[in-house]
Amino acid sequence: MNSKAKFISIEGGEGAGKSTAIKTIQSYLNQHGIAHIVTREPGGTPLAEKIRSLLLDKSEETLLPESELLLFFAGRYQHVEHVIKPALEKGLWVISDRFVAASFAYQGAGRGIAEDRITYLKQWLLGSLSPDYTLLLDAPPALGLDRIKARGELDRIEIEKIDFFNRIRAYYLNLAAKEPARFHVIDTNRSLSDVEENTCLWLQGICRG
Ligand code: Z5A
Repeated sequence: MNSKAKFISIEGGEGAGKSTAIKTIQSYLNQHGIAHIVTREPGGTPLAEKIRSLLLDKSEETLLPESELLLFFAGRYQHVEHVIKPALEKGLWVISDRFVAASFAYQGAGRGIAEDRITYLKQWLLGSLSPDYTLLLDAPPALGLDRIKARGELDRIEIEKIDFFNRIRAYYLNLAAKEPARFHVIDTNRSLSDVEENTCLWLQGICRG
């Protein structure tokens, strides 16, 4: 077993199955006695959870793309400094439901903010911190949106048009192809048990190092 604490992020579109995969990961890590925390973005600290509400709640005032990007990074910096780095320093694995790749996908590819501006914030605020592994859960956006519509009311970002989600999906898949050592892609347009099995096999590989 490779014992060094790992930082793992989970990415994907709406309803692609991130929360479902995180339950599988938690149960696998518990069964194998691997101490870990599960956290999320936007969110992860009390203040960052308040920023999450600002980001997801519908408001009468339009949230401009640049303000949106800065709010995501403000929450992320709180999250990194107060939660992620201390956990890794204690030797705990960190499983984060989304991390910085989401800003490149949603605010970059989705909203059209230039990539070098996001890269600047990333380098300034995160330095060399990057997930060791990223699980990308991939499903056609229409399928993912149907899944979450069945769950209840959509939030401020979920009500975007399908083209927005198609750009995000294409960005994630392209990034995964460019960084195959970090990314593992699972097609979640398959049965829950298939996705679960694939997730466990991927974790087994990481644990063996
Ligand atoms: N965002 C951003 O723009 N920029 C950033 O930097 C960051 C985030 C960090 C909040 O994220 C929003 O913030 C998000 C991106 C943006 N955009 N929106 N909208 P979030 O992660 O909290 O919300 P989400 O992406 O919308 O996650 P979600 O809706 O909770 O979906 P999920 O976790 O991927 O799916 P799930 O809950 O596991 O599954 C959804 C349903 O489908 C559920 O009933 C499952 O039982 C079902 N499901 C899952 N897998 C399957 C399979 N294989 N078969 C059948 N049914 C399934």
